[in-house]
Amino acid sequence: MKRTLSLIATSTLMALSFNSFAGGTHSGGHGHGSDDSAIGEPGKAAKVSRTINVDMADTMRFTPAAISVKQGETIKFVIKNSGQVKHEFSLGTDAELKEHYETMKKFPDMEHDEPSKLSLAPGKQGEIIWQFTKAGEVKFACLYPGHYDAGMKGQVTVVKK
Ligand SMILES: [Cu+2]
Repeated sequence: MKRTLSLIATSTLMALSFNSFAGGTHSGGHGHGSDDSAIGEPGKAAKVSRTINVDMADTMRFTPAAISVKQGETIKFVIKNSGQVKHEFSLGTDAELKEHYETMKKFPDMEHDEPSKLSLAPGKQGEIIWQFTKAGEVKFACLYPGHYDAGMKGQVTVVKK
């Protein structure tokens, strides 16, 4: 009995600390359906509050690799591949990116048709408009085989409003 109680106490503590860490992402009065993505949602061009230029290079690095935004902000990422090989900018959670990376190892030439992802041939430039609706961390990575492992990743810190 004592053991059961302490287990309950532990899980309660974990739940509490998770909530404070998550910074209120579960509060807010949003209805069902707005919870389908942990990383935010495709943004509208009319709502862009800031443009951030991101460079992708054959050194397997994004510049910048650490970006800070405010919760609710819509960012236009202008992404440039300044390398000699294809690179991509994919927004996601760690779990999503890892899963996608495994898929791309099997199908390296797969094309993306998702608003959170952009593949660019050498020398090309493109845009992603994204609204960061939830506080926390959103990761981004290049998921071409070998690139992610080589450290081609970064993160957007979404600061609670
Ligand atoms: Cu890459």
